[in-house]
Amino acid sequence: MGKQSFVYVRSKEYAWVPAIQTDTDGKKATVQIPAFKDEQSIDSDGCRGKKTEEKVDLKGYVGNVLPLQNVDGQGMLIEIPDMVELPYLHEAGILYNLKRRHRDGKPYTRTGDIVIAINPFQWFTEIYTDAVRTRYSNKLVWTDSGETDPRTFVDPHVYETSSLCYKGLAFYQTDQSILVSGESGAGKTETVKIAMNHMASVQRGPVEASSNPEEKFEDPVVNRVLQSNPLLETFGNAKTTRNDNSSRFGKYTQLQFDCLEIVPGNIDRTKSRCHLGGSKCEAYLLEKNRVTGHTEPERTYHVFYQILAAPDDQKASFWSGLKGSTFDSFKYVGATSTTKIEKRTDAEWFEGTCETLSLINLGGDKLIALMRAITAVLQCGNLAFGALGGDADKSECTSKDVLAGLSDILGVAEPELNLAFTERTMKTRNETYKVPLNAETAKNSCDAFAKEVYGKLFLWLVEGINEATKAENNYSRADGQDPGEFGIIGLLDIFGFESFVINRFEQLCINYANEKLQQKFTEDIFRSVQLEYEAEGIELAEITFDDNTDVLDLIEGRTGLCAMLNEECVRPKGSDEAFVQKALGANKKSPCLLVNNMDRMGFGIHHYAGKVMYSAQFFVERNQDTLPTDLEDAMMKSSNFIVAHKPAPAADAGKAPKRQKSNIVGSTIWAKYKTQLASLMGSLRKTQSRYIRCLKPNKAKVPVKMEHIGTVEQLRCAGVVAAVTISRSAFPNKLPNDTVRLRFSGFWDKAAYPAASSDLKDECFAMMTCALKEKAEGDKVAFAVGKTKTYFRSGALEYLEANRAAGLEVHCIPIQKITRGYV
Ligand code: AD9
Ligand code: MG
Repeated sequence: MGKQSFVYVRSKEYAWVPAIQTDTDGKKATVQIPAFKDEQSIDSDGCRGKKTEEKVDLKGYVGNVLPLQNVDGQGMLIEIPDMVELPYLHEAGILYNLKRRHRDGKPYTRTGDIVIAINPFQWFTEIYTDAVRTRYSNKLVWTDSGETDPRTFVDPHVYETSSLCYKGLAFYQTDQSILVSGESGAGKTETVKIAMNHMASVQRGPVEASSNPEEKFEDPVVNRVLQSNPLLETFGNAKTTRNDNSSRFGKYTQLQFDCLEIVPGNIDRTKSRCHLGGSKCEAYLLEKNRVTGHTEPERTYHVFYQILAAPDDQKASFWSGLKGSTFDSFKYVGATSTTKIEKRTDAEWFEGTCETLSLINLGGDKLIALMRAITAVLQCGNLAFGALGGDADKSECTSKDVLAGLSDILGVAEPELNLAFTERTMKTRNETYKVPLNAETAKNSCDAFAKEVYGKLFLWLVEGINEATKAENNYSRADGQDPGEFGIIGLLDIFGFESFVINRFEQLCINYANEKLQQKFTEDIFRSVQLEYEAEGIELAEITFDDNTDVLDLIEGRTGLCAMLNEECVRPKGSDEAFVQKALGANKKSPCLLVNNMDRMGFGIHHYAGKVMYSAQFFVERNQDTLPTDLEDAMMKSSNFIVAHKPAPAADAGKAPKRQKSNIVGSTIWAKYKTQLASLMGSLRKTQSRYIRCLKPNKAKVPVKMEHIGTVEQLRCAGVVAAVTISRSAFPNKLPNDTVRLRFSGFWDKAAYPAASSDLKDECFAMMTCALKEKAEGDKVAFAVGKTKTYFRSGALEYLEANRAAGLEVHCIPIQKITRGYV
């Protein structure tokens, strides 16, 4: 009979389950697995109840059975706010700790510097009150905690991240950023808003909490900055199956602070303070396809429903043809069963939208132009095309009234519009000629036009918001002095890693961004481990981790997927299949490229978060951010200045592939996106980044419930498991020195291994030298004693625990209670 211990056992159904290991021969373990009613009951029951015995293949121990220490005396799982404190930090331990906290109404947990936010799908208003906001600012910003990590005084929260950012900027003059990630519906956008609201309030300085939880900001600049969020959501968010208010674009907002009379390191509240002076935002990859098509119960962008739900006379003031219209009047919109988004009707939202547009100087004529541009998009959806004079190769617009309406809205003559949709101008070196389009191609052309108009109005709106919010235009100091350069706190709300049954061009773009961010994340974690070891006075141990340079090379390298696709897009007969075959040929040596022998249009990438198979169908088409000159010309002729507006090019984005088709305007999506991402990464690298990883605990979007498999997958995609692996690669386990002395002094032969002094650190060193002498490999000892903690190499802590258990029978000591000073 071996020694009993609590373990987690891998489970197909539940990812991991707690169990009791009763025996092991090194290859297999005998485990007693309790019979769980369902997923929800597992953490409440712990290891109690009737058990079945199983033999489990250990596969090198870490494979299927993981040590479980975070149980109390009754074998019940317990939770802790900072998972770095878990002696055994692994996927199963993280899962159960998060689950327990989620169930108890604690959505936030940290692992070191990363905050993990589980979407509670119910508002715990009591943790977002002004009193709580003030408590975090007072404790983390306006108090000097000396050597002590100030976070020990508060529970994990988004406010902790926002406070630390503010403090980093205000007192240490380092630009900051908060990188929020997670899958759709995980809570990224809400998290960013919570952080933004908090940072806008920290600037008040140390204050008494007001009793009003719904605090309104008096400062007009702050108001505009905060109000720009719902406005962007109106135009860039839509209801999807995964989220009623899903952001269909990525967003990087830079809050600009005027840092007054900063005295670095000096927490003089009257002097060192930063004032929010404004903000600038950049948008990435708006999902334009949603403009022309969606399936119930999803919806197109909120603004379409809002404008159509407005009172008739208001609609008529935008364009007379809108009078009496409903959602059903327009094919791009159509009926919807959704009556409210976040408790407000579309009509109620629209009132707010118009008010905010006025607030940011986009009222009056600008508002009318914007609404007319939206109406033009709606009208495009109703245009129909048919064969021209019985010739199926030619077409004309058959819905004359709709065309007349579109012409009226855009200020472009009907015949000109008709020709722009039904013909294509071709240019060769010597001549220019027109090619007629059939009805189907003409309709596609019209859809492309609508998407482009929407894309333009969205960018125009972003530019408008920036003009109205950026500090350079709007902020002036009370003392009339020039604020100089503004300090930055950036907030990134970007689509998380995606892997579906069929993955397309959009998924590749999204996953590419995630690889870039993962690279930074890994570097940052690595640096934080280095800092921890330095602070503890431990020699830099061999920290190992897999970086994702290979994947990034495959995507953005000289002969990578991006380059191959761009090349295919400028070949006169470029095709999706040719792209795949060329990419496979050019990247044979890449360890991350997966070949799909069953499908010549398929290929796969081994991303940091797992393998994803892509279908290259429509890659060439979707990569072409190009509008035929005929449509572009029609837009430029429009009397609507938003439709005729040429957005400012992103820096370098004009670098189009060399052999550009002469009748195509603009460059590829990839080329622009790559430039945008490079610039984003450049900005982020100038900041100190902090991470919030949002997780969606269940697909049904209901409170309390946590699905294990989905959560574990998200932990992997969020890089949380990778972060833990890096931070624990040299020394997987650690315990505070006082705990080591308390728990393992029984193993210490003081006479044979005297301590150099009565100092706790020296005692721990002598104690561990004695206790772990058998685990040393040559000169390499199995532990390192730092100023406050002892670090254990792989297997060392298990060895100590096992020896202790042998003396103590089954160990049911509530270790967390000891480490956290409860006993
Ligand atoms: V998407 O990628 O844009 O589709 P997000 O941004 O990750 O997605 P979002 O912030 O929109 O998700 O949150 C989804 C929904 O979860 C919200 O509409 C809320 O109903 C809910 N949510 C999110 N965060 C919280 C929270 N802290 N407390 C309560 C929340 N509910
Ligand atoms: Mg969002």
